[in-house]
Amino acid sequence: MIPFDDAHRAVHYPEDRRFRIWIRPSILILLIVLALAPFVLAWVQHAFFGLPYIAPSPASLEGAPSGPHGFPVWIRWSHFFNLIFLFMLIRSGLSILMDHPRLYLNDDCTPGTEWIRFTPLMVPKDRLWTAKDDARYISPAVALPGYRHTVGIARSWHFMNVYGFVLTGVFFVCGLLTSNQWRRLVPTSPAVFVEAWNTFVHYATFHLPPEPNGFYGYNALQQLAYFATIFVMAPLSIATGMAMSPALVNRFPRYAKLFGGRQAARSIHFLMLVGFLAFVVVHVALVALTGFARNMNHIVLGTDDMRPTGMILGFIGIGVVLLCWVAAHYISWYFPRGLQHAQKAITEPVRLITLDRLIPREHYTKAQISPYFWPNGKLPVREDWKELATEGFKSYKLKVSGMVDNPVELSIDEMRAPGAEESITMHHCIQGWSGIAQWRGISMRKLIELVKPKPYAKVIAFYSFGGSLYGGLYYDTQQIYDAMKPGCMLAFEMNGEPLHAVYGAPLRLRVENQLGYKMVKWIERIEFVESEKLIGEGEGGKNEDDEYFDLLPNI
Ligand SMILES: Nc1nc2c(c(=O)[nH]1)N[C@H]1C(S)=C(S)[C@@H](COP(=O)(O)O)O[C@H]1N2
Ligand SMILES: [Mo]
Repeated sequence: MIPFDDAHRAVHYPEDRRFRIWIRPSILILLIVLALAPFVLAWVQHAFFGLPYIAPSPASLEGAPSGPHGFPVWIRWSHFFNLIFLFMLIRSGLSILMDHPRLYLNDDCTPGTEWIRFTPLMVPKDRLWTAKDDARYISPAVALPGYRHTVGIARSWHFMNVYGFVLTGVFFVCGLLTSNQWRRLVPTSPAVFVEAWNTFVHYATFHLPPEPNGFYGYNALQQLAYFATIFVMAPLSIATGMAMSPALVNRFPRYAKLFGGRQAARSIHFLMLVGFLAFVVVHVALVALTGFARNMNHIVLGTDDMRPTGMILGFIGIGVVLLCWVAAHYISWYFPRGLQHAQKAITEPVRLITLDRLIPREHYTKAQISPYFWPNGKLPVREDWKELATEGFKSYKLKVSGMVDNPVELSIDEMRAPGAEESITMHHCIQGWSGIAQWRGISMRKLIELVKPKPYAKVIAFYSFGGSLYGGLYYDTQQIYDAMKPGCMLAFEMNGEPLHAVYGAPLRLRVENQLGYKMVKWIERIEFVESEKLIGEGEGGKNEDDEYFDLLPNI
């Protein structure tokens, strides 16, 4: 169980739980204009030309010989499972969003450049304000698991449910294509756009258009809305979700550019969430307005009659969905470790053979270096680090020990000697922000070759001078084979200057195909061990132990 002691309360349930949405005025005006324009046009058309005529749809004439009849059992169950998975994704997505409650269209994430923020706070300029300080509270009634800075648990739910969502989607689309049900959803003539507009004019001016019986076919607007939700919004959500993977983006920077960059992809990912919610609201409202009992029988029972059974079973189904939400909260707070392990068992094998194979290639220029780089973590308060800092880390020696043939102690100058490496890369924090910086340091491959790990050493542990969120020193681990990959280095310079205290002086790790929390700052010593299970709580790092983060976060 997650202890709700003072330290956890202060993080998860802070005093300031205000919620504010601020949208950049130019974007807000644009959104309002885009949203209102069709309604204004519809009213104008209605005022001058009256309601447009809508021809009865031949496909929906009851008993029409062509076209799908009713909803087979596979549609009804995929509809239900989709409801479960979609809302788990939305609710956990909101928790993830609030961990960095700002959305940008640029990859630098400089405070003040966001187009929307879900926090009343401006980033203070006169003191250190980390990305973790910036995380906001969200009610557990709205989000999974809710509270503040619960991104590790939220990601577990998000990633497990995305498998369900995708499998349901694939199953559903296969069903569509192997039956005639696709005819309901896929527009086959451009006339559908005209007719969809005419239907919209009806709704927008508070008229119900002649409603075809949904058992046999949909009206044109309904068809377009369903088509867009299934064949545009869902794939775009998945594609933009993947564009937030450091492994993918640092290997194929062009992939993120397809969406306007990593942060634009994150913004689109959020807009899809809003789109799904808007769809659900309108969909449910129209199901209720256009013959609730009959519509419920269609999708729950697959019959076309007026009995109340579909409605009753439908409400039971919704009750099951709500129970799933409650159960997910219960699991989150009482069995977070089990949840973390379940997510690992389900998703890690796939990530090992896909994302983990991608070797980062630096692809950024000096001109792209971010003017601002969000800091994270707690500056060390240990006296030995402070003393080293006052003398500019001249007598600092990195201690490399453990299961190696050649343990060493290296000063920064000695690390520079065998030839430093340099790269300009994009940093991806688990919270959602990114930043581009130039790093210079010694490659881990060189260090590994120097110290000669014993054959049974498999893991490298990096210990920090700095503390962690809930107490204890920060540490993290890398598998040796991962640390041997290009792009893994111990950096002592950032953007052409010795590492600033805030960014991890004197030495920090860079692993370009993983998320930021793997990149230990203020490194004191390195140890080669047999397994990460022997250190700390055994999960592979302080965040993995205390905040249920992934051991191998390449997305
Ligand atoms: N010692 C230590 N290292 C740490 C952290 C920390 O809390 N303590 N935070 C990590 C996280 S979550 C991120 S995103 C990066 C942030 O690096 P930056 O401050 O250079 O942006 O450092 C990582 N290294
Ligand atoms: Mo992070």
